[in-house]
Amino acid sequence: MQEAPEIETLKSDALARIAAAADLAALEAVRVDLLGKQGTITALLKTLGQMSPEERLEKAPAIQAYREAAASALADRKAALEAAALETRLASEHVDLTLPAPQAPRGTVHPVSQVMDEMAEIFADLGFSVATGPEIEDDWFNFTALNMPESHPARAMHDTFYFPDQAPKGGRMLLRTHTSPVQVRTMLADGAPVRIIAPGRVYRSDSDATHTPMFHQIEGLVIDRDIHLGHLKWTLETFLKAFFEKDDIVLRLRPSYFPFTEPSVEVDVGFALVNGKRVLGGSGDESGHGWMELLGSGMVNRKVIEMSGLDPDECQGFAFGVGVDRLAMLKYGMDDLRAFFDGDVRWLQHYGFSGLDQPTLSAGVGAKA
Ligand code: 2NL
Repeated sequence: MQEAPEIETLKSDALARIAAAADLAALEAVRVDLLGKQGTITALLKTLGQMSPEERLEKAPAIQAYREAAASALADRKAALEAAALETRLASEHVDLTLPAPQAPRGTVHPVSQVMDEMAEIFADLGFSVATGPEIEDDWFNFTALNMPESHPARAMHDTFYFPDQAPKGGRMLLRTHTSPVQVRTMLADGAPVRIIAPGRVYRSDSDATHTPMFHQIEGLVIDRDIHLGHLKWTLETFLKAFFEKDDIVLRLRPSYFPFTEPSVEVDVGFALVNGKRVLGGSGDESGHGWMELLGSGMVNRKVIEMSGLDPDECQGFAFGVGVDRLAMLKYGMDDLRAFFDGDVRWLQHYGFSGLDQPTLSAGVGAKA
């Protein structure tokens, strides 16, 4: 019974030390001192094991009470110190919600996709819809329906990628060499009138600085009762002015030959040499100017209209084809076509477009992020 007052003293000392701990580190030191492996309370508890049952019954309650008081004082003090630390942080730190968020890494829209989107927008304003079709075609849709006879040089193995297997209806399967088969399919499926553009990948066995075996093309087709060359010229002029965002785009129509059009017309656009660079605009006939061949076109050959299931005495129309990759290079100033398909992220970051841009005239065609 004489040890109880001694424990009371130990207890009030311990509680005073706990109350005096100024921060969490000091409090932890006190806890280790009292309740750690070598702690004084731990040592006291161990003495209980050496006592006789009678003595233990007498002394245990005071020692246990001491341990519990210390443990609960430690927990209270810890909570108080943590709350105080939080208060201090809240008072000194704040979140500025007006700061811009850090830029998340974001991919870019490839210039080819951008140009296709821009063209789809411009032609949509002219009443054209977008038609798509298979990249693996049979030679009837790719060649025969387009009035390209068996002897046509484009059919040769060294120009066209053929598959080893036969087409279901006979003939041969191939990678389409132009998107014209999409237009034939549209005429067969929907009949006249037709007002479509057909964008997509096309393939030719060709590879050098200015040719890749896969490239992109957009063809356009208008079929109705009285469509004539004037509609073709106006449509292409209106498109090119919108696409290059320039009013002084001058077209020169030159007679040409394609098996699928009659007459066929090559379309040149005037350019000026500015610091040795070609800049579209103005007549190519002025001094220091020139003409650049930009697209091929013509009035759809009546044989093609016939093979597409329409009556060439009832309807006629125009068609054109243009290389998307070259248009992109002209508009956005890349000089190496091969870089288009290397997938170099640095090139894409430099020449690519924000996916959030609207490729419309009102949002500014080609506006960079
Ligand atoms: C070029 C020439 C052209 C067409 C494509 C076409 C499609 C049908 C019927 C008639 Cl379904 N023609 N397409 C017509 C003329 C030229 O492309 O140099 N492209 C890069």
